[in-house]
Amino acid sequence: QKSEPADSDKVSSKETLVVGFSQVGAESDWRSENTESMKQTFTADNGYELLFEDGQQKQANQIMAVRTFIQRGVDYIVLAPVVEAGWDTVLQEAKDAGIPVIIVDRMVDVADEELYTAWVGSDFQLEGAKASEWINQYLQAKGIHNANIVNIQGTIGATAQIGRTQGLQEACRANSNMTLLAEVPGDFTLPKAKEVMESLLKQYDDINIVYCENDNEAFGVIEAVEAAGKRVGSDIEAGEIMVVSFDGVKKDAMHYVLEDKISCIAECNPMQGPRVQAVIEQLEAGKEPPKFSYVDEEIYVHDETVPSVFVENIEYPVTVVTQDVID
Ligand code: GYE
Repeated sequence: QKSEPADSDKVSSKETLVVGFSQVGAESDWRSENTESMKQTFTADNGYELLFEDGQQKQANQIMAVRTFIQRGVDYIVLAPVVEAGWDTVLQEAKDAGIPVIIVDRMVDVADEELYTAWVGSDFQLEGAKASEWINQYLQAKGIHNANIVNIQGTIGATAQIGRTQGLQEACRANSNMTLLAEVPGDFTLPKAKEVMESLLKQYDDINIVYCENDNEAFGVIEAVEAAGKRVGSDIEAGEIMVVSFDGVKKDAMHYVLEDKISCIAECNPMQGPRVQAVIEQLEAGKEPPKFSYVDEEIYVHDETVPSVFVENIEYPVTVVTQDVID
């Protein structure tokens, strides 16, 4: 059942569609841009009413939000799940109520995939594989036979963490020049990553590379490294600590690449509003949208050492960050 249009002039003959969006939280710059993308897409002018709920990184809050949306009888539920596990019950409730659920960003791990209509997001394992293969090729090009790597992981159990961690683990198993010293959760936030990096620096005096599972963690790591009187940068042989990261959304992160404080960022595209809207439009037109849709993403680097990266025989070009790329 569709609700009445808020302003019949604006939405002409089309009825307003009510979309309930349960967002993870506001833990990162990527997340803020993602929220913005949804809010800019699901506007009254476009024929939508958006009910937005911030889960504050807690699954219990998100489950409550979905239940509220069901009670309100929204037309669509959009869920950006904080972690993969634990959604079967509430998604069954949505299905029983006849409300289509579109999953965005991270995935849900449910026994029955019919519990949601479609998923829209990024290939996180590919992102991890690209960043890790860039590291491998960089070390080879510089003739560095071993680099010690620490991984500051994202929220444990989130698809973005699982995929990016897996990408690095596989590369470290396959390449003898990459040694994984430690894996520690940094929750995708600056403060947590900073705290974690401070203790890693006390524990290990031979860290060469810090693999941060998002940009905000990289910001925290850079602060911790510099506060310890060390330098971040690509010149590992001169004792610099190389920072590698994911997202590339905030101008700050791209500036850090320009300045060689971050050496490589595997892009993660947060602009999912229009992609979710496309799914809804297909459903409204009685068509079946693809169950999974991925987006193409770039690799941003500081210098030209590695011209492109191969993952499973597919070549991915790298983009050297200049002021023009940032503008
Ligand atoms: O990389 C990070 C955010 O799930 C892709 O979550 C998302 C990740 C993103 O907190 O910055």
